[in-house]
Amino acid sequence: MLDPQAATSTPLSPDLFEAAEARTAHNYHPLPVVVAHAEGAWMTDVDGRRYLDMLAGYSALNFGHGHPALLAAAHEQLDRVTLTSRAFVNDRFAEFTAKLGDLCGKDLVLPMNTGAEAVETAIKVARKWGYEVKGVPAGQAEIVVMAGNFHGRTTTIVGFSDDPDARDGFGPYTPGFRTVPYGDLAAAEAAIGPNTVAVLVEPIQGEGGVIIPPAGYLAGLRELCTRENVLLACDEIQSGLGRTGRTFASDHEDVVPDLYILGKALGGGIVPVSAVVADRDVLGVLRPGEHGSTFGGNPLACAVAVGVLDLLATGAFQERAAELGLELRDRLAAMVGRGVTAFRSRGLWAGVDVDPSVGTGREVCEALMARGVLAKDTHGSTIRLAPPLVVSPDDLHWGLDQLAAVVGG
Ligand code: IF1
Repeated sequence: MLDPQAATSTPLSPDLFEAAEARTAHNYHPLPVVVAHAEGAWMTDVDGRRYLDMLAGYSALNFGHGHPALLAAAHEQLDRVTLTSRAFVNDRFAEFTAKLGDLCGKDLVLPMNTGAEAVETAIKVARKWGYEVKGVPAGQAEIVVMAGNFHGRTTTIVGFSDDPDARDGFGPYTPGFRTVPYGDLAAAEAAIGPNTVAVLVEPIQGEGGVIIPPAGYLAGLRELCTRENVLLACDEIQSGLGRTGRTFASDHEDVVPDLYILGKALGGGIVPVSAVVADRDVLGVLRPGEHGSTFGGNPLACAVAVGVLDLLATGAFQERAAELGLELRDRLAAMVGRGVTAFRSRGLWAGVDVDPSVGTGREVCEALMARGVLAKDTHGSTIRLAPPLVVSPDDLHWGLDQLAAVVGG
């Protein structure tokens, strides 16, 4: 575990940290740790100190750092061919689209790279579907989005964010979005009109602090969208691929969206891989030249993603997240009233509201770092916990011991 004595006598971290900060735009405020190596659920800094990773790259590292099967897939592909562009077909593409389509129970896959690109893709597909299939008048398509959403950083996406940090100063904003309170089915119903083409929702809001909507909400949205001839687009970029104890967070209510929006863990923490997955009657609206990406569906991305899909097909990671999630929940429940005011969790994913008298979320994360645990605060005093799904039970409990000690439980 963390042993400050293990640090070399002239630590490299401070200088490397300063140098890193000196030449970057200050769009982040990182913890002062400089990581040099990582394996499984553990990271090691340039001075040899070890840290338990309780963020897992915002869930991009669900399978841990350097998963052997994923590394092998990447290494093997690196030596053969890494990029062809979609002007040509690569020999890993068919396996990727078939396996991802099967995982989602859908006909077609549209590969992109980052999460924001996949969300943008879903928005474009929904609008085109609206005009060509639903018969919405040109230029009038509307998409219902949720208060407290986080879908990425592009100009269109930040325009329908209500987080001032994400949004302010980046206008003018793209029209065509209506915001309703998250978890309020009646509000979503009231916002749907004849020109509504989609409802875009995170099944669990990550940036919002791991906000879980009321039971029945997603199923209600599904019913509403079907009845109103509106596409349900679920942003499972952070909530999907095993994190919550099921393959998708939507699975907890047996909801199948019209559009799955996936990213993060799909690239195994090795390469950026995202995708929109839907049936032919939806994704089929795109024709050659209407959408694309230089890197989307490249052979290296496909090879790593196939490795990820093979891991998910076993069900072992989903099961592990569900089992360890119960332990996580028990431990957090025991901290309520002892430095923790409230928490929300599903699977190996939790938002923990620390009593403000203990300190800010940032201060708690700094104290955790000093004890060998890396986590990230979100708004105010909320700490987000999302360890790699490969974390051992002992390591998870040790990490939670550190949290309990920091918050004073
Ligand atoms: C940052 C949060 C996590 C996402 C959902 C789309 C995207 C994300 C549900 C865009 C990205 C990241 C991006 C990262 C912080 C992070 C985050 F706090 F902002 F919400 F994970 F909790 N949909 N989430 O969560 O994906 O384009 O980044 O690949 O600092 O922006 P991307």
